[in-house]
Amino acid sequence: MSDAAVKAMPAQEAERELTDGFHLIIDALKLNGVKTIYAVPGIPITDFLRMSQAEGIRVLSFRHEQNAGYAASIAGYLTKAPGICLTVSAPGFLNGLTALAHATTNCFPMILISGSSEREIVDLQQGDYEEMDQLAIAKPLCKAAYRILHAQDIGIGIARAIRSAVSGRPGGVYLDLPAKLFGQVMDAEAGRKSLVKVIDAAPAQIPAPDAIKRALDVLKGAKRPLIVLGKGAAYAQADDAIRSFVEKSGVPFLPMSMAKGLLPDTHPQCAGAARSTVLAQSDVVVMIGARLNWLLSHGKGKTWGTEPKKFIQIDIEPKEMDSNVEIAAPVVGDIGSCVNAMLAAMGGWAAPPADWVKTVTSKRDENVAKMAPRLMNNNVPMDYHGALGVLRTIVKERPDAILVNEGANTLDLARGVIDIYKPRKRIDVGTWGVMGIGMGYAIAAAVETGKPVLCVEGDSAFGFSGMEVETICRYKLPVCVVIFNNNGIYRGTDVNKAGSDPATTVFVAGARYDKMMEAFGGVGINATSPDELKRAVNEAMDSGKPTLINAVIDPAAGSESGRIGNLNPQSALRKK
Ligand code: ADP
Ligand code: TZD
Ligand code: MG
Repeated sequence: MSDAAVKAMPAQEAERELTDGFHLIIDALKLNGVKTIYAVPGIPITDFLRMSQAEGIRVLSFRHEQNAGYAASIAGYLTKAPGICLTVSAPGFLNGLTALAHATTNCFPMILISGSSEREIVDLQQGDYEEMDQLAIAKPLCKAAYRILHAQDIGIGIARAIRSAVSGRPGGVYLDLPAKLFGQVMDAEAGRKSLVKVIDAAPAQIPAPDAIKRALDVLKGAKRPLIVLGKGAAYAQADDAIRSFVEKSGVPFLPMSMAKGLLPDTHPQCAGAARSTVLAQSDVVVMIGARLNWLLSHGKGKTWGTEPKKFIQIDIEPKEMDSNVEIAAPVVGDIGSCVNAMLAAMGGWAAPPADWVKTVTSKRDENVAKMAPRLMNNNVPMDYHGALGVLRTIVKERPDAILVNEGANTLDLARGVIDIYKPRKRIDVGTWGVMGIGMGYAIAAAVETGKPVLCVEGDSAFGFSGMEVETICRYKLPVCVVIFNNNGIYRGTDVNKAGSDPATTVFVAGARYDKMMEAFGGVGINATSPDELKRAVNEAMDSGKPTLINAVIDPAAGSESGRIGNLNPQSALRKK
């Protein structure tokens, strides 16, 4: 209703308490427990963000929507409630969309809310400000997509978005809010009644007793059993049940990257350092919240050895079963319910054959011992191992800190070297191996958990979200960014022999990323030796001050594509 229309109303009408789209959206979010919004302001959401802040929602205002989106996605992962990202129309929406697709791919609950232009103009393609049919574009990239056209539908629209994001297999949801909706006025009492509080947003999904029996029968018959824990298991927050199941079974476990710490990497049953051995030699594999995708070589081929395998898979998504190989015992349900049902049905349980356990532990101990001296080197320029050895100790001393990790060599080597001790303390590039999650993840991790954050970033990886160091400084977040600066992507030594342009994988040599942090009032340090690195990181973690450490790494130390060089096509015809 326009101001003129309100003025024209009879006195009694005009005195009625009114509300509008702005308030209803804020009220609906608050009613459903939303405490934080990750956003970039602009038309038509500038005022909405101001009002949200005034109404007690914390608004983290970013420099680029992709980073706000990644922040929302990992907030969803860390809290089991959908992370909320708010953007402007067309370009802002598209910037956020990468993160929405990422959330869906990684099974993180997130809602991307974007303002949009006038429907009538968009649908006739008459060239509105930031015109785009956002709903149609979002649909194939997320779990569900909705548009709210009327103020009285805000309550139900937001409820629908929340339930879609967190129930079943979690994922990304798009919510389209046309600019006109924000200003729509309605009776306040009717507005209040239209709001919906989502009851039991992610209901327990109890597995069938037959499925549990089948799974335990298969596991009982195993000679060389293995448990693989994935980030779905970490997400489920069924930490005690999972630990009890693993320990009661006595089966060696292999944590996927973000499942590290669900049980400590130093746990006697952890087979992390014997990965190749356990994948190749196991005969029965229990998958808990992990998919047999590229990260596990699709469950077949050389990685998995020549012995026949039987898979038991626990997952909330029935379609995941048999997606790559036959699943001998599918257990469909939420991980907490499934693992508890397994535990309850186990009865007295015989430990796995001692020779298998011994094979795994001796291989693991051998590999750990081989690595140890490399981690203690104090070489200058630093190599990855020297620098990571220092960070490994720092994380051991601070098991509550959250580790964010991206890059190629910086990722693959850090994953192997840095032990994690508690659940959900390692967050990284995830299913896509995407660069750019770094600063968004760091910001959300600090905001959602209140714990200190250590980001271990390749210099290339950092570049994708680096401008958000200003955001980190502005909100005074306890984030310490360590950049493994090897002057480029994979290595800083590539040469373009064909002309004067630099090779495509190298950056400005000797760049001082630490100066970026100083530009915004944070602490910047240039570290050239493991000792300097150690001092700087300890100081940052103690002070909680936004810090960026430029760790100078030997440009020749890395290898192309890190550990996944096998996926990198190379022309046999290329002139060397
Ligand atoms: P990783 O990359 O660590 O191997 P994935 O992302 O491939 O893990 O797999 C996570 C799996 O966990 C997905 O198949 C997803 O359906 C499942 N999942 C997520 N949350 C739950 C839950 N609460 N209960 C059961 N399964 C879940
Ligand atoms: N773009 C996006 C969004 N994701 C990607 N994964 C890539 C590009 C390709 N890519 C990788 O897979 S790793 C990487 C790129 C550009 C950067 C590796 O360099 P780095 O790490 O400096 O981050 P190292 O330590 O030098 O290997
Ligand atoms: Mg690099």
